[in-house]
Amino acid sequence: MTEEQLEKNFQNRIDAEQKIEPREWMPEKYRKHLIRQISQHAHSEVIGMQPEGNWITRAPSMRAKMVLMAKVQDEAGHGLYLYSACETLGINRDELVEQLHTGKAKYASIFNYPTLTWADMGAVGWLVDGAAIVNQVSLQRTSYGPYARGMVKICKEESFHQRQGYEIMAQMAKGTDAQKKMAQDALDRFWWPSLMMFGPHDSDSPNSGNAIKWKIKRESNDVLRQRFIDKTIEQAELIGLTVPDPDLKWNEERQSYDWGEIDWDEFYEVINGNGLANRQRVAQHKKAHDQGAWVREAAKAYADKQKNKEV
Ligand code: FAQ
Repeated sequence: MTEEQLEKNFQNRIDAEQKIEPREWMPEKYRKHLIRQISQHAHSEVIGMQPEGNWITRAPSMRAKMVLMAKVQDEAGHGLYLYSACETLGINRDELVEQLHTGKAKYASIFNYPTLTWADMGAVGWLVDGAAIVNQVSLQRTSYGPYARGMVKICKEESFHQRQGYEIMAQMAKGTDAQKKMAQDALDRFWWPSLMMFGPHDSDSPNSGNAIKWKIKRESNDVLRQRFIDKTIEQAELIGLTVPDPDLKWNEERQSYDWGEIDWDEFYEVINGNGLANRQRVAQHKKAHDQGAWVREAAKAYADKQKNKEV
């Protein structure tokens, strides 16, 4: 078959909702697109451990500490599933990590904001995991088999994470005046960066055209962002917190909220490496990676030894 026929067959399979599996033919651009998105998703999970890991030693109770530790550990697991899914596309983990360290690969902008108080653990779980789930539920139907299957398990865990965060916020919001103020302050700082997690508006999103055509993305950045806003406003009202957007208004006709505008200059500054914590996050990852070199060497030596035994 010619390249053209192969591409036509491929698109027919996508249109018929068939999953594409690792050893099957795919256009080179589809493979590269997936490596970019899945690896950035994996990096986000792993870098996302840092702002929360920051609070494990300072959690206000043993229960809160155990729950937070379990959550951070889950994020590591998500990173591992996603790196494995990405490796089925013919790239190895060392290259992926190298791309993170050199800045070639991005990770979610949200993790470049510092977590200043315990209420930020609530805001991260409630808003960041909340936004992640809205996006990831739709990715369960993505066209690449290993990515779609990984998402099913990840979504189950993320929904526990979202509740963990909302519980912290709800408790603080009904606590002392100081606690309520801390919860409101966390919402004020994390609201807009959470909306940025969905990426630029559809009209400014260079990757969306192919992503939608190939059913990698099942819904657009703006559609998912609006869904998140509509869900979350009611949750904020229920616990007596106020979303920091003076333009927020229920639109009867659209049955949805109208809202203000994101500061896109801030978004591009952050994704281009100039957010509050970008340098710190990548430096910390490099340090941990270097310190873990002996573990990787030992694991490889063991695997080589087992292989030799089999021969
Ligand atoms: N941050 O053309 P588009 C989590 C980049 S998981 C940084 O619209 P696309 C769990 C984008 O890469 C959170 N960069 O791009 C957790 C592209 O640059 P490139 C991660 C961003 O791919 C919770 C350029 O802008 N989730 O949080 C961002 O079609 C708590 C143009 O954008 C995923 O990765 C951003 N927010 O749409 C862990 C989900 N937005 O690559 C710990 C999978 C855009 O050309 C604690 N990914 N960019 O250099 C996706 O759904 C998509 O990749 C989007 C971006 C929606 C993120």
